[in-house]
Amino acid sequence: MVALRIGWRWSGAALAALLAFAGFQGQVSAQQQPSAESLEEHGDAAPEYTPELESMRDIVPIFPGTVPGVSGMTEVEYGQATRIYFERCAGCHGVLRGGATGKPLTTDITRDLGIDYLEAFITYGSPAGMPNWGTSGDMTEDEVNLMARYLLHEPSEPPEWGMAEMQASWKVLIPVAERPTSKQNDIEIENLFSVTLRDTGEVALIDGSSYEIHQIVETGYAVHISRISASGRYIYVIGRDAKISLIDMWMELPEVVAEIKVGIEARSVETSKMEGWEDRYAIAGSYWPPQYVIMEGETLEPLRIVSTRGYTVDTQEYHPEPRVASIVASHFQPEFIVNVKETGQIRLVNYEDLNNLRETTIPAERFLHDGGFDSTGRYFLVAANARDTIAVIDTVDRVLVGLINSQGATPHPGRGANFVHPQYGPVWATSHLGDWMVTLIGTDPAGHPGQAWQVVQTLEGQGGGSLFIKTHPNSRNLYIDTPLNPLEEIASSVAVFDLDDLDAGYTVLPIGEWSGIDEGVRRVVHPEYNKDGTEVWFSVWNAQGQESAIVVVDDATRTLKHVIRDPRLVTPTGKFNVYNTQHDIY
Ligand code: DHE
Repeated sequence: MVALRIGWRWSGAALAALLAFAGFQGQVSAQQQPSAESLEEHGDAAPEYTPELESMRDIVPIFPGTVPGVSGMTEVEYGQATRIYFERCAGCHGVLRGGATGKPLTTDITRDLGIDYLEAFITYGSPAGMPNWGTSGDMTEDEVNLMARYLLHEPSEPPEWGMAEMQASWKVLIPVAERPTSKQNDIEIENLFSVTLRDTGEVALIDGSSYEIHQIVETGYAVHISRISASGRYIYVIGRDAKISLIDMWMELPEVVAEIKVGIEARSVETSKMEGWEDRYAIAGSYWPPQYVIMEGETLEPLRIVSTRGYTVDTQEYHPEPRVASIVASHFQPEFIVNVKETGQIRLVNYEDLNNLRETTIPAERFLHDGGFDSTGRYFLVAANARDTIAVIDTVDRVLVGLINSQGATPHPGRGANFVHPQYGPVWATSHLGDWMVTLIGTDPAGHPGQAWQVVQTLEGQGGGSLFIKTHPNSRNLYIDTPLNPLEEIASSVAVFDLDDLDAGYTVLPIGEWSGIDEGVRRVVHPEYNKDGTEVWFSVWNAQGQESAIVVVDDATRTLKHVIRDPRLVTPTGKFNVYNTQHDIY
């Protein structure tokens, strides 16, 4: 086992603010404080992001009324406070304040603490990760007081979203019978990229060869990810408002053929991939209400809703709002693998018989977030990010085969990166949000049993704030982004390692500079390969009012190949190559 040198980690305050953005607050330990020297080198300010349950802000709360003996508030104030709570606090403390990565704030606790304590806590934050909302200037003194009083009142529970609501939102815009029976366009679908345009609630469908934007398709609010059906014909896009748009790529002009809103807040969608079940079902998981729904794959008709409320893996306490994080589809069983964040339970949902639904629940680790398969597609590796752990599921035997300490702070792999290590054979890699660590885990129990489900090597990347790591079976490069690093030059560039000489360290590609854009931080996010693995696409992600771009790098020479600049490319973030996403190649 090789471990490269121990370097710096982010300051408690910087990491807390960063994690707060990402909804992972509360895990900064004292030994993670950096030296003054490293702060100077890497900066101590985190980007100005806040965690939000964005589509909750329009919910009209029910005022519980004033409570005798408790500092009062008016109905209008309660409405304002609820909105601030959803935008700033709910991501960590939970919608019902039951605690998630942040501490529980139920009234039995807050009334004991009292208003003075709450005001001080909100103003100054805590070394355990609570942001200093007051002293940072993010909240005024009046707002701090408002929020302290709000916490003394019962939370307003957002509405549930059951079959009636789903049915009412469900639209089949073009019935299956009216859709083409063969492809009606000359689009090279396999090399198409579905690109998230985050702040306009759209995706751009971009041709992988000509770099032309075929179309801009309107989807959900603050659109999050795209996933491709097993046949490669359909693209499923989900917005944070839990709206799913189904795009039929066989139409003369690809367009949305069905849509549905599966909840109030959501992040994940997937489609059945087992042989014999291709395109048959889709599944989406929600943040609120905490549940998943299985739908008809070609129409999005909601068929079966299952709650994820339940018990945590460790203390086995009831959690009222465990959010659904990533979902993948098994290639070996007719099953979806549903990762439940707050409880840390992984649910294998068998879709063979929806009337007698079989679920296998595997206790893994709390705070499950994102993950992907190993190169064979048999093992699924998922980050329990706030626990610095990678859980591994064998999708053939349907058991947990490992809980691995990632040896870094807050692993954030996206779907991770698979390659053959010169010494240790097949490995899967993750980078980290909280420090520079890149961790390689052995994934070949048959060929390399000594290394399987062990950290075989750690590499030093550019810095913390990494979200995604990527390579391709036809490439010998490993790219690591750092879009949330507080230093602009690190946020606007990527590190690339040579897979045949990992010890040589990384080379920096100044992608932001290559974009030709000279405004904004130019955060470089989400490397994604073209179908052949000869090019890597990067989003240069600026604020909504600024110019953004996509930079295409020639993988063999690591040089600039093309820049896609277009006024329609507003806040591009995730990019999903049809072939690679369809076949889980990463
Ligand atoms: Fe994501 C994947 C949740 C913020 C871009 N994001 C995911 C997944 C989850 C998730 C659960 C896995 C889906 C799956 O595989 O089924 N993301 C969250 C959040 O809760 C969080 C932290 C805060 C929020 O309020 O949403 C968050 N995510 C972001 C961003 O700010 C990013 C960088 C920009 C954006 O577009 O919003 C972002 N998330 C992405 C991308 C993926 C993703 C590009 C898919 C990665 C992949 O390669 O599969």
